[in-house]
Amino acid sequence: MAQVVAEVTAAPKTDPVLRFTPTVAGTYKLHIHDVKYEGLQNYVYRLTITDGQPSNSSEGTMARRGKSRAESHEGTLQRNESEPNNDIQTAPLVELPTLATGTMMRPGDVDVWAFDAKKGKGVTLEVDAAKLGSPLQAVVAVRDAEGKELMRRDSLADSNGGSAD
Ligand SMILES: [Ca+2]
Repeated sequence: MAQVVAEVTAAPKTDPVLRFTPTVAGTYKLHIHDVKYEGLQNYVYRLTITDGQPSNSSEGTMARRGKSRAESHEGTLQRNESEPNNDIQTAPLVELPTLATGTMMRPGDVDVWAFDAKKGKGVTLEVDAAKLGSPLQAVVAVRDAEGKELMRRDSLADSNGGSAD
C-alpha cells in the first residue's frame, strides 16, 4: 500500500531580511527562532548585521544558482553563536558589520543578539537559512531596550504589503 506523506506546505521558503531604522539610539536585540520552535543540529543560520543596504536587494532570492554571492565586506567581523544566548541577559553584543553563524540546536531554542544602533541610521539584518539548505524557517524580531517588539519578519509570511485583516 502506498503511503502518502502529507506535505503541509509547498510554499517557497524565503529568508527574512529586515531593515530597521531606529528613532532613538540604543542597544537593540534581535531574536531568532524557528517558526514552529523546532530545532536540531542542522537548523543552522547565518546572520548578517550591517549598516548598509540588503546585499541581495536587487538580485532576489531566486538568483542563487552557481556561485554564491561573494562575501566581500571588508572588515566584517565573524562570530559564532555560543550558548547561553536565549534571552536578553545573555545576548552577545555584536558590532556592525558582523557575520554570525548559529544553530537552533533543540526545540524551543531561541538566539538573541544585541547590537547598538544610532538614531536614524538604518541597520540591515539578514538571516540566511533556506539559502544554506537549512530546514530552519526563521522568525526574526527586533526589540528595543525595554523588550518591546518593533519589527518582525518570518520566512513564511513574505507578503508584500497586503494587509491581511
Ligand atoms: Ca540559543
